Amino acid sequence: MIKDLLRGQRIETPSWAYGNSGTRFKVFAQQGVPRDPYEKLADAAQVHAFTGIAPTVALHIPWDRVDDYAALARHARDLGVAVGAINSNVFQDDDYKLGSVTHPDPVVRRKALGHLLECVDIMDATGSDTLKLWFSDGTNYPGQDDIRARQDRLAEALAAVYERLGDDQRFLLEYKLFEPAFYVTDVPDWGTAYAHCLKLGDKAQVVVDTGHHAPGTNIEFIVAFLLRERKLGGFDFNSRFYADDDLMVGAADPFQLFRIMFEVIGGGGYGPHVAFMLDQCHNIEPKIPGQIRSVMNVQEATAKALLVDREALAAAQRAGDVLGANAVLMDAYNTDVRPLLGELREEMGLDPDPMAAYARSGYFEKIAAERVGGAQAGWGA
Ligand code: RM4
Ligand code: MN
Repeated sequence: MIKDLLRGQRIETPSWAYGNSGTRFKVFAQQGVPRDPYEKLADAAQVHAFTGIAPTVALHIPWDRVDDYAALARHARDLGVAVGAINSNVFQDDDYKLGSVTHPDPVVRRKALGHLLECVDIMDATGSDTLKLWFSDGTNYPGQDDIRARQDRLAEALAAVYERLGDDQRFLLEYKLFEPAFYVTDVPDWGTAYAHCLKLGDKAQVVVDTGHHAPGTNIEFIVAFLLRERKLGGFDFNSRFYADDDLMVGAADPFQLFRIMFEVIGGGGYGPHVAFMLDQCHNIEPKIPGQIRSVMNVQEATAKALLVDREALAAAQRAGDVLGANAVLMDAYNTDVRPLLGELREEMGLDPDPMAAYARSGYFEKIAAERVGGAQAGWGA
């Protein structure tokens, strides 16, 4: 039963994880990095080949711009994967210095909206059903712009995108506490995202990026609340020590990841309607193994959360047995699920140890030898 649920899990990897990335101080180039979206998909297909549960790949536009999106989607299918969420990007153009959809100038707002609508066209062409919206919009100084007017402009743009969505399409609105704006961020928290989505309807939902909260925020509460309101559309998984670190999910705090998965399962969020996506960058570690490890980390946390004895937990809760209830959760968390997952992989025809199997496969040596010349993909390409 637990194995069946784990077999059906789907974790989406992001195209940008396969490209070069870094901090504002330095981007360290790696060997074998893809030069275009086709090569990014090939790398993502490796993650799926070794884990068996990463069959979709999120695209980021314009980083993954191609002439023929239908051809790109066919290429993905030929590799055994499919195009997942389309991520819009209205944060890397000089015009967006003072904002995109909330910019004081209507000409810039129209340009930003045009990009978002283009992303829906790309969804149509690739068969993607999810648009992810993250806005870097905000201000750096008190008085710089009118906070309420910016909310009005945001609402107007979101309504226009919502109108354009097809029946089987949705958008996920992402929030982030700060950065790059340092004074006001126009979508800083789940409440703001929720309020905008609530006004629009069922095709607008909130996405929780686990790195986008103030330290100490109880993310599992947010998850439980949004699920209860049917407004949790998915996750951008990553982990953080300080701010939006974009490190491998489960690396900094595997216990938090377990607690989140426990709420997802209990709240009825374990299924295709809540997307498990990774939003990470591998600045110093190799990228494909970084993604494989991350998928495995989510899978391990999920397995532990599925092991929770819900009946025993409910009984302890009814009895007011604080320590007993807590012990039920900790028993599950402290279980070593690696043997179970190894067995599951063997049943799925996979190697029980995806990291070792990938290392042995020779794929890295192959791409390092083949991908010579051309411009490596990275932020901005
Ligand atoms: C943002 C946000 C978005 C991601 C970009 C690269 O902080 O997390 O989801 O697309 O970074
Ligand atoms: Mn994100």
